[in-house]
Amino acid sequence: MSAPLIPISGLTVANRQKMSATLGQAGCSKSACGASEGPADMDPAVWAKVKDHPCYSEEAHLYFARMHVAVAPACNIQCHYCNRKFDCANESRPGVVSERLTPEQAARKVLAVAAQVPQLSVLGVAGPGDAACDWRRTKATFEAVAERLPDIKLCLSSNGLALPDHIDEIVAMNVDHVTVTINAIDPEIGAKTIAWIVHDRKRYTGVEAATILRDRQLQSLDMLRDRGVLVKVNSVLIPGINDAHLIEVNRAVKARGAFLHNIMPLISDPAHGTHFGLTGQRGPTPAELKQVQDACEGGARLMRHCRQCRADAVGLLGEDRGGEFSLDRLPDEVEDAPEARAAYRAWVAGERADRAAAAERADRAAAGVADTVLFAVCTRGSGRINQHFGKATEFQIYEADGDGIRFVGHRRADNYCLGGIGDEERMARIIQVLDGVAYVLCQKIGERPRQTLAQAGIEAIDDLGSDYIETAIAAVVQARAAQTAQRA
Ligand code: CLF
Ligand code: SF4
Repeated sequence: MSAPLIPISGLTVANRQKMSATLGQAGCSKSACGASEGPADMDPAVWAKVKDHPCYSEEAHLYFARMHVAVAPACNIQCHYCNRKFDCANESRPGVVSERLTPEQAARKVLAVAAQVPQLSVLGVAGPGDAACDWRRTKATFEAVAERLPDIKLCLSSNGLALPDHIDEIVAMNVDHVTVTINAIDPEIGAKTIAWIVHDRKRYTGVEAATILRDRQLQSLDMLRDRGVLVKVNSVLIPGINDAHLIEVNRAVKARGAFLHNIMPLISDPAHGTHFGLTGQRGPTPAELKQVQDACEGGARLMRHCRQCRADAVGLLGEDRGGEFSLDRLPDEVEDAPEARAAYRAWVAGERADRAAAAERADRAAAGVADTVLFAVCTRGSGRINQHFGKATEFQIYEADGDGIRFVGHRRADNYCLGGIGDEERMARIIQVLDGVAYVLCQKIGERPRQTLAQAGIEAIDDLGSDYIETAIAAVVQARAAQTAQRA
């Protein structure tokens, strides 16, 4: 529901900026003193595994990039939301056919990206089919990359059916992040999400297929947990089929030691030619997704920053630099640049401590907020407001209330500005996407889009420079509180 908007433009810009400057000052806090590099509630060994992984740590996604190589085209099940002409929808967005690579081509591509993108920290195999079903190719790719780039973490995603057969090799290769997609614990519900599976060379359908799949998925969780591999569970939220059931899934995977639960919206479009697309099954609205995620709070730790990236995605989550590294653009010989990655990681270590301290101060500053306020932030990463409104293709959504300031997701829309000219059709879509948002924080915005947003009850703020996001939000909520007090 939309928070009541109290326009703060009446409050002087200087006042807001002064609050922001005060909140941004360095001071002694737990993080700034170096007492805690990671979350206080996390085992240091676990934090060491997740701190540079953009999917396993929400904070790391501000700084680190992943890349996928599309080496695994085969799959052993048929999900109702998948068309094999496109990427695996369990871990990626259907839409464009990936460039299929051999393990050798994939290794050359990873080397080229690592040499040019110092943010790269993870290589994932997430399709376009199933990484464990097409295990020979996944394994050959990992082996080739591990030998040449030992500082890059290896990660894979699977529907879980073939996973138990490869756990020992996964552990031997130091793959310490595995995703298993589990859409249902109850086979009656699971049967509504798949057409068939092939297991031990036999084809199964219906509840029998869903039972075998569920049992193998849970077995995978147990085996991976027992061997110290961090497991993320993905679930596709399908309204009317598993929305009410996902709380049960969340509790069940927590009980089996899953590190993270990623509830993703079904992407369904007749143009994709999937069973769900053709039968009119809709995906959830952002509000429905958030409602299910909120209902799962208190169970397995939730991932809310997934971008449902493609099986050949390259870059920070939310950006896709895959086109820069297509096969025809790869050099024959690649010179690695490990120093650039090491220097970048050293910079991040300093930056994240500073940001954590600022976020802590911002949380304290927001402690008195009475209502819940939603913010949409334009950012290119690093946890700062550093993007023009017209260039944003996604908005990071933050929530501020008496419990503090937190990231709650992202919303996508085509960017407003095309070659220096605003597109009003796109603006109308942006307004829809920002439903419930009270403030847009950006580096710069033109007068016309600012007014259009204001007419929709959204205030655009572009005078907080390239502040840390939490610092800027705290300044706004403080200004709101001050204004309310003045009026009282
Ligand atoms: Fe890739 Fe997945 Fe590994 Fe990340 S993605 S295999 S865990 S490196 Fe990440 Fe992309 Fe979401 Fe996947 S944002 S779709 S959760
Ligand atoms: Fe498609 Fe992935 Fe499901 Fe296989 S596991 S059918 S590739 S969505």
